[in-house]
Amino acid sequence: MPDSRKNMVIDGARLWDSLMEMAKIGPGVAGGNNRQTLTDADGEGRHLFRAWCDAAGLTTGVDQMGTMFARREGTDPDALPVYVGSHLDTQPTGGKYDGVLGVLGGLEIVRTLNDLDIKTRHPIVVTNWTNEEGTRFAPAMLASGVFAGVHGQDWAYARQDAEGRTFGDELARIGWRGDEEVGARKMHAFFELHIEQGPILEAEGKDIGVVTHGQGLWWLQVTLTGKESHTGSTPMPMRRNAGRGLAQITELVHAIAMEKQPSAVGAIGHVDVYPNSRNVIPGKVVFTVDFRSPDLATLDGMKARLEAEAPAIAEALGLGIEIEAVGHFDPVTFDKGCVAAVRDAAERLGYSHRDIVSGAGHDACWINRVAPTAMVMCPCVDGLSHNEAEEISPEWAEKGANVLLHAVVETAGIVE
Ligand code: HGY
Ligand code: MN
Ligand code: MN
Repeated sequence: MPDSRKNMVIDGARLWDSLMEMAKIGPGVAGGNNRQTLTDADGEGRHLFRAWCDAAGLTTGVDQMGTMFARREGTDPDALPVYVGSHLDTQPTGGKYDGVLGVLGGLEIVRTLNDLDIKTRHPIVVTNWTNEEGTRFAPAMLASGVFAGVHGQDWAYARQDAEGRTFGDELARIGWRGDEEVGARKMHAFFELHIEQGPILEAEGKDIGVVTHGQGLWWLQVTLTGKESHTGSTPMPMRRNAGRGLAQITELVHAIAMEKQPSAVGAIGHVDVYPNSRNVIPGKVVFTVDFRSPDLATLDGMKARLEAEAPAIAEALGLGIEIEAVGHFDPVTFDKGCVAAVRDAAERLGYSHRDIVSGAGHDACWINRVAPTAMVMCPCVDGLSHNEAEEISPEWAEKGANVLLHAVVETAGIVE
């Protein structure tokens, strides 16, 4: 990095304005966002992002999973681009920064390079991955998973939401099914800026998380089948209440994770009760177990224990049980060279930082399979995320984007 550029920084006010502008699209009911993937709100957010990329002189391509790639040319057209980005889709009760900071932080570094008239040898491509959240169409990180060769595109297109609509139909309906072959793009490196979504950085007063690893994940969808019957006239000994199975397996999931502290987590966040009527005993319950750990043996051990013990709970309650794995990735070790670029950037800028393991999954976890990859994290208030009250400070956003700027430019190579 030439001395003249060692102090270059982004325009923090412009980044914050862009975050607030994007937050107006798909508003939640409590100050956050509900911009779920492939909804009209997602489509509107994509159009805004595309307009900003056009204004920054970028050339935007879209692949067959709807992922958006906005390219800033480098001086060497044969050099593989440095990709930078995250996701614009949100949880149904999501925050304004989860994913969005990484996409608009990537756009901000391009805007800054334009302002400073800085050329890089490698092109830079700002990326918006489709369906990172996996809440409407499981699994999470769906488009980046197809890009990395983990999922087939036809399988991804067939994924259904709770109303039975398919990913492929919804992508076409909002008009964002591109023509690029998914995964055809080759990368020199990929960087993702993301809020921590946990309490560590704020608690330790650190500005930057240098992400060395990512937790692995299992999503196990469990279907319990009992018998719908009248809550008033059915004698207790005759009941086959699927809700009791949910209650006991919820406690089992908690116990399994608690036994593996501190490097394990487990919960059930999604539950569908049928027929979900006040005076009908639940005949069927469908729910998803979310297990995570940075240690592969611990992660797989938790899955194995649930698969061994949940059937016994079901049998004792007279319930049928099916368990289906609907999401999975092993723990991730990010590229040492890219991680060093992030750490060096934080050092150069004089920011407090610490190495950290990502508790959440990210598109970077899949892209790490096909390109050297690393992540930059900034704190979030009380570590809260996947909640409309998710909050960060403009200063945290600015410092995170500055580290992203330096790491990306160092990797893309400045051409004076
Ligand atoms: O589930 C996750 O970790 C991510 O937020 N989709
Ligand atoms: Mn995210
Ligand atoms: Mn998320």
